[in-house]
Amino acid sequence: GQTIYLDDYTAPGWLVEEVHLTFRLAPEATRVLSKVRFVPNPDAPQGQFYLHGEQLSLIGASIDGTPVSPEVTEDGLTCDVPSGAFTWEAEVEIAPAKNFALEGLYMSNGMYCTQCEAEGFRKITYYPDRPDVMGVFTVRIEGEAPVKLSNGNPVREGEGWAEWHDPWPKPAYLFALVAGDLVNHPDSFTTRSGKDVALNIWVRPGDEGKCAFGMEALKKSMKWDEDVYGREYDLDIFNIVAVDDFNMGAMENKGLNIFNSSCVLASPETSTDANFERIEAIIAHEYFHNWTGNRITCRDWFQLCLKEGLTVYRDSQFTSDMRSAPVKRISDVIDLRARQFREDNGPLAHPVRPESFQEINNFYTATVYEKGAEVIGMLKRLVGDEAYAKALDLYFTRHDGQACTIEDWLAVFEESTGRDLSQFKRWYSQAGTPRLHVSESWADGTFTLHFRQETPATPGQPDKAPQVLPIAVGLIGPNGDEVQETTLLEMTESEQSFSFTGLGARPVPSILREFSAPVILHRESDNAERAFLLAHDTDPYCRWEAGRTLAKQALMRMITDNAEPDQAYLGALATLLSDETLDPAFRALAMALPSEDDLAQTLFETGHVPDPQRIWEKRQEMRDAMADAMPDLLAGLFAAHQVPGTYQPDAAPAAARALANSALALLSRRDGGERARAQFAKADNMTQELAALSCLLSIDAGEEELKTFYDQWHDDRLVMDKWFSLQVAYAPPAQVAATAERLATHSDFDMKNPNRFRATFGALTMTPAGFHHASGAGYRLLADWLIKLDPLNPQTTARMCTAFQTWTRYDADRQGMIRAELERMAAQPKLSRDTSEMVSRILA
Ligand code: BAL
Ligand code: ZN
Repeated sequence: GQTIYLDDYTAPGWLVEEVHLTFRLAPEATRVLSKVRFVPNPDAPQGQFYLHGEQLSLIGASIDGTPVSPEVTEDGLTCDVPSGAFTWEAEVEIAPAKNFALEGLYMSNGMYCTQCEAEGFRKITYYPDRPDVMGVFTVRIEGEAPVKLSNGNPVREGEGWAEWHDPWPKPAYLFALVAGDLVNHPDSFTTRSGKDVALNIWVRPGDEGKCAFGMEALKKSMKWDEDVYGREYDLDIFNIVAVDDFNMGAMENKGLNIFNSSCVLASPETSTDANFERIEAIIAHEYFHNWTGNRITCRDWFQLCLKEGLTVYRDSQFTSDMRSAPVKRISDVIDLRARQFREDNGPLAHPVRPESFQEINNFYTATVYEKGAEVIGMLKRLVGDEAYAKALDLYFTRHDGQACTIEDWLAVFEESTGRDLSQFKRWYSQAGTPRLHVSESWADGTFTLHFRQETPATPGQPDKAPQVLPIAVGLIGPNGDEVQETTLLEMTESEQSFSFTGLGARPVPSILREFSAPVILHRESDNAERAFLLAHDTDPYCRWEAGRTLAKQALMRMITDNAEPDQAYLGALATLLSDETLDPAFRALAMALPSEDDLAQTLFETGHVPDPQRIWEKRQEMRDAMADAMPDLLAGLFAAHQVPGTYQPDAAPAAARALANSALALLSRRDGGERARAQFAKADNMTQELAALSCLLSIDAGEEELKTFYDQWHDDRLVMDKWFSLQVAYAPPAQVAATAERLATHSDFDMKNPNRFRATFGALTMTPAGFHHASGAGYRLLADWLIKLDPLNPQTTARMCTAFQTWTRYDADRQGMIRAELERMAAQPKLSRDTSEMVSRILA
């Protein structure tokens, strides 16, 4: 494949003033007529006129009304054009019903919809499909579908047609069109300057009852962005559409957000507490893009983190404000370690701002999104809340309507704070997770922390320079009182020490409070000290981390030394779980053990070859020990956190359910599933129903309940996704691959639907003992299905290749089997650019 480099960026020779598009919709032969006003870019040489275009049949083209015959290739066209401004017109034909890649214009359940980010617009018509070319779009849609939507405001409509106009200039990747038999859940919002905005969530008939929660989330997001960032909405109407077949979670098209139905449809009967929270966050995320992404967009795709890191950061602030900030922070850390650290530790490691790619779709990653958000969190910590707000205001005023770079972003901080951010900028260019080693010394009332940072080599980056690390630290005295409240140390050197003076006794340090930098902290400590922090730390993240480290050390000793489950850990956990002053959601998080993947990586980094089966067994043994060590406490927690009355998805009842269900999972290991069976039978909401079913499946029971569940829900696609993934996830390791294979032959399996494919094979890859089973069946099955999916949907195929990214940590046999599967994939004659880039990077 051809590699594209950040350094090769050149400004566009031609800019777009206006675009008029007419769609004559037909499943197999849609005609797209375009009329584009091009003007020479006064700041760049014009060069050869070039328009992107893929999988289009060109019917005809003209310039200023005179027919022309452009030179057409597989990915675009060139044409001789006048030296001044001109009007380009073209007519192309496309086949949405045959578009299974779900990129460009495609059909889902008889409904037309689009996905253009990153480079899907070129599958709709010939156009300069790059984010730094922004135009004002007017769109006419012709077709039988009763509902026809596009960006901006509705202009006119008649029998069989509708017109939309978006006054805000935008890049093509924000274009959207939807047409189909849809019903809306309407509402409205009055902005703080008094403008009324019509709001709609559009769904297939039958799903009307699942829109209310998303609508509330939208209104909360609109209000929050006004209150916290001073950003108002800027059109008369805001539409959201739910689509069943969608590669991503959702898409922020201007005024017409398109959502994977799993990320917007919600009802107590069909959605879990986790689904509700995720839906609220994604609605907020897409809405927040209206300013961070749409009003200010990216100059080129290397700058993706400019809009994604910032928007993830904003949605995490929103969730912290709507729910529990500590619980959100701890959940984000768990997710960052599970996905981003994993990426940073393997062959796919790349900087937050990558410097080259073959297929940009492969860079919608945890590094760009979640590490990109962490970088913004660090920046805010370093400059302070007030300076952050000032810099953001400058960013919005200075760059409104522009396509920007990370340099633009950092410049507003440098100018508004007077800080030199040149070293901080390494967070954007240097891949890999820094390791932060800390040791301590104590003399004459002075306590000193000695830090050393190092970042391991990553592909293409053998040597790393020191990063700016904001390290939030507090000190706790021997009696458990805090003697130094949280203070921010700013580390810039490879090695650096910080002292605290005038102390009466040697304190215990609480380091990296709130997880103030995305690093791996190495500190020699003992169980007594961890138990002390677990009991006394005032910082919820550090407190949780102390417990997690205790659990991890205990599991590591069980795995490497055949140790018994650690009584000190079990005792400390029981104390914490009994503390009624602690948020039940926090206690539920504290009860969760480090994941199998986390343990595998830690074993690898400490010189062991991880055995996935043994990791699974030892985690099971620890869970049995937890159940045996505190049966009465667990039964008490389960009973005390039953939530009476009508289901509400809010944080408080969700927290109670989380704690009760964590207790239930342990209790079920010893009560034969009696409680879980009862809960399943009487559940009136999906959280309780699914938790009970999971408990049963995890103790090899629940056959009956699984059937009941199927009979109850077989007409609901989103619930059926849960039915598919649950069976794979809870199968005994030796049965995981066979279960996924069997489910793929089920009449409800549909490989063209990304949600269903991921429910089945994503569950396979996220069940390590099953996926990495010594037989190699997991590897073989995944490769078989990725080979089948690639010709249809390259984007989802490539994404799922990441299951193999940890392959070099395993033994020679497993490595040999994985290599063989990757090579088998690489040898497919027509492998997509997406998948071939992923496979070759993983093998490199
Ligand atoms: N821009 C792609 C989907 C999202 O991050 O919102
Ligand atoms: Zn986004």
